[in-house]
Amino acid sequence: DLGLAQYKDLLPYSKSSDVTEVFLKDVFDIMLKYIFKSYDRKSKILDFHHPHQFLQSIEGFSLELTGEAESLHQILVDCSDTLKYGVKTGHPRFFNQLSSGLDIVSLAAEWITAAANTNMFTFEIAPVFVLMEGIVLQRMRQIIGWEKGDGIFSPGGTINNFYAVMLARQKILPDVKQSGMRNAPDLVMFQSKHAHYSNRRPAAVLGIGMKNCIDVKVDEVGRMLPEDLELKVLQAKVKNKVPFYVSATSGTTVLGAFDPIPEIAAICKKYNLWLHIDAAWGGGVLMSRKHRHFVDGIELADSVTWNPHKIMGIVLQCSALLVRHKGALEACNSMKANYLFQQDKHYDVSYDTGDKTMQCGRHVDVFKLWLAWRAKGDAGFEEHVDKCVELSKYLAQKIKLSPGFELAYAEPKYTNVCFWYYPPSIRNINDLKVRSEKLHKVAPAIKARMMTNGSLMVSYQPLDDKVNFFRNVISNPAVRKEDIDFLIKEIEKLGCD
Ligand code: ABU
Repeated sequence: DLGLAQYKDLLPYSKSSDVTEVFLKDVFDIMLKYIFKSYDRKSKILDFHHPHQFLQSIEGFSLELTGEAESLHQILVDCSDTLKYGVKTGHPRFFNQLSSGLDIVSLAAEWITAAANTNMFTFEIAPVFVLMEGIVLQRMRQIIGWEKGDGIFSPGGTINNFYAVMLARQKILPDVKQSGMRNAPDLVMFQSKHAHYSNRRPAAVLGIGMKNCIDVKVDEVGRMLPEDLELKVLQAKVKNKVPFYVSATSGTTVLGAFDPIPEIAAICKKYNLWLHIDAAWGGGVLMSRKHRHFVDGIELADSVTWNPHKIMGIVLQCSALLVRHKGALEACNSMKANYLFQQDKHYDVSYDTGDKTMQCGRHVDVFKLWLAWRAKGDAGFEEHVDKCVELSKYLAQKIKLSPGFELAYAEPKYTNVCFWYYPPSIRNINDLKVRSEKLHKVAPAIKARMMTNGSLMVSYQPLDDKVNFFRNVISNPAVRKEDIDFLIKEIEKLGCD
C-alpha cells in the first residue's frame, strides 16, 4: 500500500528502503500478471485503439506529460495501463513478426541488465559484460566456422548490415576514413531484390548512392540468381564502376528464402568482392543439425549478421555482427577518445572494446543471450528451431487441405508460410483481373478484423506481381498445433463476407 507516497519516498531520497521495496514488488507483480496473460490463450493479444484515441486518453489512461509530479500509486497505474494497451508479442497467436515470444530467462537477464544500468564501452565499467560479449561472439564465430575474427552486438540487423558495408568500403578504400568519398571511384554493391531494405540504406548514407546499389534477380522461391549477380557485376565493370560488396540473405524477410552461398561466394572470390551474409532471420538454423545445411558455405563470408532476438527467441534486442577479419572493426571505427579509452589504465586495455563500434553509449545486449544459452544449452536452441520449422510444415499442409486457402509460393522451407485466403464470395469469379483486385483487399480487411478482435495477428504484403498475401511466421516457443488450427478457423471466421 503506497498511500500518498511520491518519488521522494524512494531510494536514494528517502533514508528508508520500505517504500522502494513495496513499489518494486508492485511493479514486479504487474509484470508477472502481464506475462501470465501473454501466455493465456483466452486473453486477447491486444485491446486495439486508434492513435487519436490514445492521444485523447482511454479510460483515464493519458499519455500527456502535464509537468506535475504524480503519486507512486499513479505511476503503478501508468505501468499497468502501458502493458494493458500494448501488444502481447509473446501470445501464442501472435505470428506477426520475425521476433516474437517472451523467453523467461532472457527476460530475467534484461531485468538484471537494467538493474546494472551500465555501458558496454569499457571493461572499466562493465567488466563482466565485456568479457561475456567476447566469449559469446567467439562461440558464434566458431559455430559459423571461423577460428578467429571480430564482432559486436549492436542495436539490430539494420545497424549490423550497415557496419558490413563500412567494413567492405574500408577494405577497398583504406583511405576513406581520412579522405572521404570525394575522389573515390563509383563503388557498386549488390543484394537480391528480396533482401531486407536495410541492405540498401548504407548506399544512401555512405556516399555510394542508391543508383549504385543493384538488385539481383531471384528465382521462383526468392533465392538470388548467381548468374544474374555475375552479369550485373560485369555490367558495372563495363561502365568503369567498381563492384565491392555483395549481401546474400539467409532467410529473407517475406519468403524466408536462403540465397545459395557457395555459388555467390565463388563470384565474390573471382571479382574480389566482400561477401556479407544477412542471416538476421535465418542465422538461428546454425543451431540445428537438421537445418544447418540451409546456410552451407556461410564460413566463406567476410561478415555475418545474426539476430538471436529472432528465431532464437532472445528478448529484444540482441543482434550480432560477426566478422572474419580480426581488427577490421577497429580500423574502421576507432576514434581513440582519450577521455574514455586511456591507454595507461592499470588493466589490459584491449578489453575496452567500445572504440571499435559506431556508438559511444551501448546497451548490454549480450547478457540475455549468455544467460539463455547457459539455461538451454545448444540443444535447447536446436529443439526450438526444429519445432518452429515442423509447425510451419504443419501449417503449410493445413493450407493445402483447407478450402479457400492457397499457398502463395511453393512449399516453404523455413518458418515463413505465405498464403492467400479467398472468401466464398470471390471463389467463383472467373475474371482473373477482377478476382485479383478483390483478393488484394482481403488480407488488409481480415487483418483489421484480427486487430479489432484482438484474436490473432498475422502480417501481410504484396510482393512482385503477387497481390496482398498473408505471411505467417513461427518463432514463438508458445505456439502449438492447436494455435495453427485456430489460425485457420479464425481467418475463415473473420473472412466471412
Ligand atoms: N528486421 C526485419 C523484421 C521484419 C519483421 O519482423 O517482420
